[in-house]
Amino acid sequence: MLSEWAEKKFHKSLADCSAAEAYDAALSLCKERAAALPRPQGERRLYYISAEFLVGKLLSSSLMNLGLWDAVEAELAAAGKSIAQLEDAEPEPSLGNGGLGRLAACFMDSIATLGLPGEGVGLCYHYGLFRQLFSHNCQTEQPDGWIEEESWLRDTGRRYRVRFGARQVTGRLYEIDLPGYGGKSRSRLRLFDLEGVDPSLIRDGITFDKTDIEHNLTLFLYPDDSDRAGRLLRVYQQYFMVSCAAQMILEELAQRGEALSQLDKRVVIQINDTHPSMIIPELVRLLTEGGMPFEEAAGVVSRCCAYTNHTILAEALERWPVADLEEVVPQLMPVIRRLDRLAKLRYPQPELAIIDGQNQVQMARMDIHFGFSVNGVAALHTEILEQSELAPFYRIYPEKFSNKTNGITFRRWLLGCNPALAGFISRRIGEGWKQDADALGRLADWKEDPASLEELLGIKASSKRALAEYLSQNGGFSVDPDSVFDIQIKRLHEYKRQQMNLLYIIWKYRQIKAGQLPPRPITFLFGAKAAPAYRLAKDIIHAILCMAQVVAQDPQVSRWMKIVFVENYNVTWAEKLVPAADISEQISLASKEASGTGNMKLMLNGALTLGTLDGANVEISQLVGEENLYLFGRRSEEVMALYAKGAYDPRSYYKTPLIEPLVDFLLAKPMLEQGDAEQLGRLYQDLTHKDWFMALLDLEDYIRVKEQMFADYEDRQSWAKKMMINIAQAGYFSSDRTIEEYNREIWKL
Ligand code: 26Q
Repeated sequence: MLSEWAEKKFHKSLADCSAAEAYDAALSLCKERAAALPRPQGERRLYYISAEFLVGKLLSSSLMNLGLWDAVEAELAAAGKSIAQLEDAEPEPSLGNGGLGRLAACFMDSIATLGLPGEGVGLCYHYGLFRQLFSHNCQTEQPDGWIEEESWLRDTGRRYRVRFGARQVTGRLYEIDLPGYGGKSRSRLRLFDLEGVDPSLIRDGITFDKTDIEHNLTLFLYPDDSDRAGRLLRVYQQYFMVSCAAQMILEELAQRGEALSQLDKRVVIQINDTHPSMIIPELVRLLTEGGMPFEEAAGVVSRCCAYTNHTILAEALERWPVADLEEVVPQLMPVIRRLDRLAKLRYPQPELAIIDGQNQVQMARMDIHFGFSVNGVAALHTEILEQSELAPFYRIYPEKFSNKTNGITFRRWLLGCNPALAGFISRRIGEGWKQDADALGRLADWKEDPASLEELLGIKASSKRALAEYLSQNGGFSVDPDSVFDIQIKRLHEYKRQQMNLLYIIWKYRQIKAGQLPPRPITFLFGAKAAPAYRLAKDIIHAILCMAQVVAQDPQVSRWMKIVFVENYNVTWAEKLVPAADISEQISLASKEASGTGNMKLMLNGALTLGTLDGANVEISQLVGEENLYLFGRRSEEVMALYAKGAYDPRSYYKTPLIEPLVDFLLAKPMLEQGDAEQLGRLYQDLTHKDWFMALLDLEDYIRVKEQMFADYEDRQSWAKKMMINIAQAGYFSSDRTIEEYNREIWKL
């Protein structure tokens, strides 16, 4: 199979091909096989529109889903090669920031596997999220290209014209076929690229001319929006995406021989957070251009658009100044004004207005008024939306609201990244779990079986050795595979509280200096990127990197602990780290993490959760029982009450014998010898005077529970039993379950 492609493309045998050439051959094979699969048809077609699809590398998952894995592995072995070598040659498309983008990718795998008539629609960024480099203990950013001569993209040749006032650009449609597991049908990612996009605009790092939209629109994912040019570019990008999408959707409706008035019967559009929300006024505009009266157009569009909310952080709720939209998309503003008037006629309360008192367009409000469905992404998150953040909307439209707890694809996050654990499971309960995740529950029958528990511990130990080996080859870290692997991997954000983890590490360091040794060495692993303009997030990275050196250079302490901050954390890294985790850090300030999905991946791979009752941790806790995870910290009600009263004062926590020396350590001599006084000082000032996400509030409890965890770890049998229960209960978090709920209750495809 592969050999034929090698001959055809490179005129040599597979054995004579380089890893890059063999990868190229495998890419061609997968593309050909996937394109031949049928696409599911149905009455109604789903367009899942999202500014991000964080798909990760596609070779392994394609081979797995197409059922080609074993054959290709054998063919490669005969040629003295391995799939792993080919995978190393594959660039990762980083077309997303984090959770929201990765969720969209998991959803695509489930849609394809379940055979639903649905596709993803987004942008073809040439450089996705930046590549992170560390230099002098600081994050720097570089472009991260992924499109090579031969890539997963297929050019459809279809083009769409997009107008920005007097300017006009052309979008070109590319597609990536995504085979479903079992190889019976496929879905597609449909990505729009700007014709004439010009990488030579990129200067130093990831800076480029933000105003040259005719050449820059699809260069980068979300450029830095700390200045106005960056913010405007974001609007240009969003409109480019939705205008291409709306035209494509109407074109395909016409191809099916349907009238515009049938749009709501034939199409459902899932809007992934507010980044694609302009599709609502854009569709209304196009329908009225096609002759439909305005109110009828608004009605048709409302019945086909559904909105997912992923955050309650005020700073992440998109609002665009009317003046910005007027400048970028003048043809859309009259439509938005009319929608605003329609909404105000029915609901005059100011807190429901699309155009608010500051003359800003509130994108989420437009989605709720002119969409038929609003969903949150975990039970607690949806409850907070209904009861506080969006309460005025829940009162007028209770029927539109629902919860759809997130999920992950077990094909990538168990079968793909942890084949040994997958085999262990299949030997006990059969292979059915790969497509029916509930079947995992039967694994609980082995939770008291000593041989099974022993084997499970053995699998974890070998995953840790594999990670240790990978870390030594990628970053030159030397880690002890017998130490406890404590892992926090997620975007760097104050509310996720990596700084609280750091304060624990400082506490542990001081304990060890004082002769209080842990039962065994601990390895603290971090992976996180900070938004390029997010100063405090970068300061936290700096402080953790400095602390890593302080520990490494202290012979007394370094025997007992080690800090590893992996550079350029991405999906590929996650696939290496997740199988090896003992402890899963899910320590966000309660009420702030909408769901989390890393928590699900780590649980599925047998890590025990150390977490607050936030996001999907609440559901994890209910499923496994409080004795099988480690909870700490204030509950969401208490936190929300503190915010409401403005009652949190970090100084009252700082000025305690436990905490003061930990925070002060940030500015102590060993730290200043490694790092920069200004950055460390900023973090110190923030923690002692602001601490908006209340790291000091939960620190004492965090230390207490984490200590308990390290003590419990030593009872290996009972720890293994908890692992087994976590794996068995993870079935609920399959994205197949999530997608079935979306389909049953929202899409009705
Ligand atoms: C908004 C305005 C201006 C610039 C950027 C943005 C922006 C960009 C990306 C706002 C939000 C995002 C991404 C959000 C995100 O990833 N949210 C996560 O979604 C996951 C899937 O639902 C949840 O599990 C996480 O809890 C949530 O944080």
